[in-house]
Amino acid sequence: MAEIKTLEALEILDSRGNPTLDVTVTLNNGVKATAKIPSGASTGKREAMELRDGDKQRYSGKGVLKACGYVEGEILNAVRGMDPNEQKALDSALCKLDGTANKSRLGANAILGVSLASARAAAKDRGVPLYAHLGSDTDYILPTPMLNVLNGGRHADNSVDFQEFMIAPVGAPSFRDALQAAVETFHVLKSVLQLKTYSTAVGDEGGFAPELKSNEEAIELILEAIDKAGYRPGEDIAVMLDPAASEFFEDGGYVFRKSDQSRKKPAEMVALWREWLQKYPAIWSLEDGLGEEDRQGWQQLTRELGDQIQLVGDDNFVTNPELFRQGIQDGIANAILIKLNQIGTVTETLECIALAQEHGYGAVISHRSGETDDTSIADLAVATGVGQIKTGSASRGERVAKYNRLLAIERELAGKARYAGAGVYSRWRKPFAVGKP
Ligand code: 2PG
Ligand code: MG
Repeated sequence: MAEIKTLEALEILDSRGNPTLDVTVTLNNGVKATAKIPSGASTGKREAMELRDGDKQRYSGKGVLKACGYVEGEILNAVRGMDPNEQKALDSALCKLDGTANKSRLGANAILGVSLASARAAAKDRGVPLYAHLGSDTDYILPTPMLNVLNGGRHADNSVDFQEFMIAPVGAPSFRDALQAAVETFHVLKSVLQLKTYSTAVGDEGGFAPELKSNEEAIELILEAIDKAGYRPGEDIAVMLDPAASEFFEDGGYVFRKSDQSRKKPAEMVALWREWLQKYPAIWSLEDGLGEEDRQGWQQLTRELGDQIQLVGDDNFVTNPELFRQGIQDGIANAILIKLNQIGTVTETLECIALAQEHGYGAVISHRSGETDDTSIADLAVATGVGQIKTGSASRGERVAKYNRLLAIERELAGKARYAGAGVYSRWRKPFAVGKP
């Protein structure tokens, strides 16, 4: 049996230049594997806590030396000798050792570092790729990528309130063709922006971040780019949104501070989304269309639009099985966003995905806005067969690393995997009833 022998933790940098953890597990047979931990900006209030040093003398308090110390000290003492193949037992030992509900004592960054590096070590020890270790070995599905080509909200310094405008090549026959279609559109979008003398500098997730006249202009520009690239909006390439509405939910209303300063009640926000869907049928998915605390708004949104479009819960579920279970009971959303570091262990992440599958919810595997070159989420998407991944645009190395990993997996699985494409969305893609109250 393989056993965990040592743990090493190194304070490295994420894609925003903030410290994060690089954790290496070494097994008694010499097998070594590393995981690097991402970090969000538009975080949900109930996410597991990432431990930061708070020492203002270093990295404005964002250092992670304490978390590194826990990995190499207390955590190593607790997990030394454990079998990395027993992920559940390992993760439950980590949670127990931490002792808090949100992993705030040892830090979700420290805990996930050990949990994920152990999964990688177990895969290596078995001599299989991570996707095969975490999943079954038949019927692999390569995910539809959602590329965030226009950035706003907390991810960019511009006048756009909504955080993410993504394109998803749903009509392609393979992952490779899908990526090509999306990337070609990304390049055309650049020239569309240049023609309008807009900036083509990119935001945190590699999408362009121009000063636009309105949130709606972002959609118009994307539709123009899809068309000019030679693809059909809503057939070859769909549009997916993550406005990250918790970020502009204030005192029970939605305030568009970055654009026109207008304020909307929850019901008016639902009406706005209905209007957008009617006007832009190419939109197939809406994540965090309302704020995490707006439970009633979410219920209304799900009731009214949940049979026509994918409604993804991110900030409200925070990849937490308990919160997700409650959300399902409350009739909130019809899909969940999956981020390993929101919950802090591989086991709980897999539990959320299983819950989604059991209840007919969609699941989207996701990066964070602060990333590293770790590509585990690409494997996670293939392992679980959820059929969707969002991991940024076609620029910035930490984003394309995941897409490149999927290209490699696709080649490796030649003939044994199919591309998810439009199929994932068929359960919600009823023709939109224009004019329905
Ligand atoms: C989101 C994520 C990733 P962040 O809101 O879905 O795109 O952003 O990592 O900043 O929470
Ligand atoms: Mg989100």
